[in-house]
Amino acid sequence: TAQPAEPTLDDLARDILRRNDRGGYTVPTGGLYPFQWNWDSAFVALGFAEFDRNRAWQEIESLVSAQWEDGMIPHIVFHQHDAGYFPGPEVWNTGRTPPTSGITQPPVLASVVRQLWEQEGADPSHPRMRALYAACLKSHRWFHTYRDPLGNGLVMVTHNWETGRDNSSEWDHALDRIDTSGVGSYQRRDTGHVDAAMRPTQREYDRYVAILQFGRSSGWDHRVIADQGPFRMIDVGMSMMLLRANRDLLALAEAIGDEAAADELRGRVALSEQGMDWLWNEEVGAFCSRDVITGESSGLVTNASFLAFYAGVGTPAQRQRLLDALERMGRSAQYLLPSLEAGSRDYDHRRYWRGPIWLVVSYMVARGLAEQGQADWAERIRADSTRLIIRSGFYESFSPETGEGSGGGDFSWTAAMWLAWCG
Ligand code: 2M8
Repeated sequence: TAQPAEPTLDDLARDILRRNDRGGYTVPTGGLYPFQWNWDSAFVALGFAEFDRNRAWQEIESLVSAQWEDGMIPHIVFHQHDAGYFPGPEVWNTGRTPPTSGITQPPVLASVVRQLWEQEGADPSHPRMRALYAACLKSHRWFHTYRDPLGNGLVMVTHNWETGRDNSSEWDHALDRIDTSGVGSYQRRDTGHVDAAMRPTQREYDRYVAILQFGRSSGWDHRVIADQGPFRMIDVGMSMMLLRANRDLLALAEAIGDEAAADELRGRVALSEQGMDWLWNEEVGAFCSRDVITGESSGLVTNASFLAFYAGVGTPAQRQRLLDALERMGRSAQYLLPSLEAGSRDYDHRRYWRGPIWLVVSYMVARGLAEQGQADWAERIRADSTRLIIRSGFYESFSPETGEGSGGGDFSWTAAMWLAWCG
């Protein structure tokens, strides 16, 4: 008699998305992250798009339903109570229904909306695309109004959690200056779900909480936070992603025939293209994040540096230096693309955003490389990502040295990247 067929990795990936579905939105993973996260949902939509079109759109719509009146799309939406996460809604205390955090996350939604819409034939009258187009435009205007202090089209973050690369070494010096004397006691939950060696340190968490408390004490006034917040950095990752998202939103504006917005977006794209040079660090040969308060460049090569290809920026000489860095990383690591170059200060192949590989960033970088005539590098990153999942399963992140999984398991955006990209 025939044995039941072993589930394929495609089956397992779809199953993870279904099991992490809490009814119209998806949690990144059960336990560790029991709510809806902003950029996670965007990538998750690309995964659902491979087998359930309606559910793909719904993932983004449920996120956008929590958009603030000022245009900000929050980084977490607390749809249902769950005591297993810190900081929960009562700590953020933003006074919203449903409760949300008071900060944002990398703006990749417009890029995903464009992809979903093109997959369905790029009909300019597509109602779901049009509704999300309006929400994305409002969110991009929020970035322009509150997060462009230098007027050069780059993105300032006011909390390291906004970057999505929470404990990247890029933030260390800025975090060193944060006063934690008023933080008080609190109970972390993350280290109860996964090995503490894979998470930020306690010293770092105190700083994250202190920055949150500043925002809360301002009543989540985004003007006050932007002008006086204790943590203000231009994030290379978000700057690149917003530039790309503005290009994608422009394509939607043109299709719809929204001429005024199209003009506005063309202006933003041109501004950011020129502005990006402010992040170029000639000494290390990469685009790096920079502190708005001190002007200091992180001087670190991270996976976000390579989003220059995805954003379509960089002179031929700058791109060559980025490819040199990629070559170096490809030689020292078993798998691409590490979140921090090995040998950098506090590099740690297991600790979160200080070394491990994150497939969503790898995906954007590979996409950019392919578009910019670097098909071989794009393929190397894709093939390494495939190997990681085959070796270890659908982890939150992976060691670039051993390929072992780190952080949470059965992770939604990793499953989505398998379905939409590397599987
Ligand atoms: C991680 O961040 C959250 C805070 O937002 C946390 O550690 O509690 C990051 O990897 C972030 O990029 C991601 O969106 C989130 C959920 O997967 O987890």
